[in-house]
Amino acid sequence: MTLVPLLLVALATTGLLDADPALVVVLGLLLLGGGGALVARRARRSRGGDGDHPGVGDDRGGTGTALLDREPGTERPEDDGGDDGGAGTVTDELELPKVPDTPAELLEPEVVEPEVVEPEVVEPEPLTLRERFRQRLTRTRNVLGASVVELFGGGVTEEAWEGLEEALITADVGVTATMEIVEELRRRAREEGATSGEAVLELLKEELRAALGTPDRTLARATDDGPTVWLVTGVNGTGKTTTIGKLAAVEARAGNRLTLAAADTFRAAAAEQLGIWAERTGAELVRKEEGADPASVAYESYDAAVSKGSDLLIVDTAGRLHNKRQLMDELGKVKRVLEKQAGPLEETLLVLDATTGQNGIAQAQAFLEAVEITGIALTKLDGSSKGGIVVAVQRELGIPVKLVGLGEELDDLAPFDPELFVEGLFAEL
Ligand SMILES: Nc1nc2c(ncn2[C@@H]2O[C@H](COP(=O)(O)OP(=O)(O)OP(=O)(O)O)[C@@H](O)[C@H]2O)c(=O)[nH]1
Ligand SMILES: [Mg+2]
Repeated sequence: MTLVPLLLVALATTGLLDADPALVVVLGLLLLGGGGALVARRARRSRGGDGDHPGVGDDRGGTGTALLDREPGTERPEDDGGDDGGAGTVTDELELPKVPDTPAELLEPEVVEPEVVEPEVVEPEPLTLRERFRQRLTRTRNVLGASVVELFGGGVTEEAWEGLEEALITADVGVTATMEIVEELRRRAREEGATSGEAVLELLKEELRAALGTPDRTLARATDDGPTVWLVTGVNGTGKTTTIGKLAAVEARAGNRLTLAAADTFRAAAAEQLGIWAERTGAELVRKEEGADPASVAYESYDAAVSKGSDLLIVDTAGRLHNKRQLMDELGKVKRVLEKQAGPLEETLLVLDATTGQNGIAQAQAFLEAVEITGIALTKLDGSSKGGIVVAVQRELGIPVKLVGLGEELDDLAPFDPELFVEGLFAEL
């Protein structure tokens, strides 16, 4: 539109306006129309559109791409155009998916915590002693109990007797004891007319019970008011410390006050192990540094037991090989020191590992020579197929088996009961 007055001025200055006013008017109108068309074309070109729609590159900022991609006529109904900064652009944008604020939101799916249902804890009933013997003697029962039933299933034959001898020896009853037991069984079977497997089995149970004898198996206690002293010895790893822990649990439950002495100064860990049992059972613990003289620990522990008013002092010692002279002498010294203070000890227990079978007998002989042993604690009967060792120990050492270990837990120490033992060996579960 600005070109029209310029043209008119140009015409006037060139003298055309004076020549023919009508021509000037026609020219003026023509120029006016053409200029308008020219202006319109320029405007269209500069916007890149068709004149009716706004183009890309106006003041919309980052939404340009989305606008390029949109389908015609897909307006946003909620837009009122107020924020777009451009007339006629309100309905032009696509509805975009909502973009999360952080990448983490993108990556982490919503976690729905499953409802946790606590399982109901049903405390198992504690096993009776009878059940414990039955359950824990499985391995020996497998070689002994089961095979006897099988052997005599076809009658009382020579072959069956030989098989029985073999089974008893495999279960570590010991050769001498086995020969004696089988000989006596044969005689009785003949005299009493036992002709079935069941009858022979009953006789065998009787013979085993007889072989175990009826010695006093109770743990001795002080008759004066001084604390009872039990000294615990044995080869490495037989179960001394564990047996002391189990004993402490039984005694504490019975209401006795206890002191435990860590006279195993060979390793610091040994005193720590005993310390755990002391804590569990509420017992006092006496210990010294690693390498200290075991006899001095024993000495101090007796004093402590007296001053604390303990009913019972149990002394743990280091495992020692029975053929090491110096170590056996050391054990003798511990015992002498204690006896000087306390008089004869109520118990000196030898802990034997049932899984070592006949080797345990040789070990025991050496201990018997070094110190007087008053009772045997036979551990790990639960893990042994050589449970017959109980018979051998009893017969060959002449020392009562007073305690048996039937497992690693607190309640797995039992006073040895020949009735329950023999019943457990042949029980049908
Ligand atoms: N299955 C079973 N394991 C037992 C029993 N008694 C002890 N044990 C295990 O035998 C291992 C050795 O037991 P400890 O009590 O440390 O033996 P220790 O005679 O004190 O050993 P040292 O002090 O090293 O000579 C441990 O793993 C005990 O849990 C038992 O009656 N049955
Ligand atoms: Mg130990």
